[in-house]
Amino acid sequence: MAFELPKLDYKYDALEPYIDAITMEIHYTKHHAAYTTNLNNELNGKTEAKNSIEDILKNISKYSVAIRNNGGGFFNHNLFWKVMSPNAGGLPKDNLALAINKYFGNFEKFKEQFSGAATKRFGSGWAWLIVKDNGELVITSTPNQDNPLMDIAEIKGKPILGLDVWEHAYYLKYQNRRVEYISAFWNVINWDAINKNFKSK
Ligand code: MN3
Repeated sequence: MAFELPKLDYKYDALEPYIDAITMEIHYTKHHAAYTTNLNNELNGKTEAKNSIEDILKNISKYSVAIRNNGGGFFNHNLFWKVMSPNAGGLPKDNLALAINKYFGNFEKFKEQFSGAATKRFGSGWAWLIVKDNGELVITSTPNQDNPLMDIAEIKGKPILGLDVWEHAYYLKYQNRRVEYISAFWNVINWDAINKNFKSK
């Protein structure tokens, strides 16, 4: 069974003006599609091809660099499209809201720390909100297409929110102004999806 590029839940222009339609289209149809195709090509004919993507990532040190990069790219973007929505807005709810207050003080402090991690990631990579095995919420960041599920990650946990800070995610609209892109992202975060990710942990 090959991995499939998941359908987008919204149109390319649905996140305007925060994320422009051309960036969305290229990001999804070129970048994400390429990670998916390359992952399938790398796994083709191997027994590991039947493993789940989570299982592959959790044992990524046993795989090739190409599977690490493309498997990460496949998983990370699957999550990224889901944590954004044109009907975004609102705030974390219920247990997630309580956990954010517990581990970060309040929502504003959480927002500041997450934005800081995204801003400071040197070069290409991601910022994450993860749930560690002990239930702790942590903000972290990984280079390239790595993620906190990977056994090689410095800080491990289940990602429930991810922000892509590769230049391909913002350069057409924001050029070098990554901070503006990060600030715009807060307008399209789909907290319902993140509440759900947190509950299913
Ligand atoms: Mn990307």
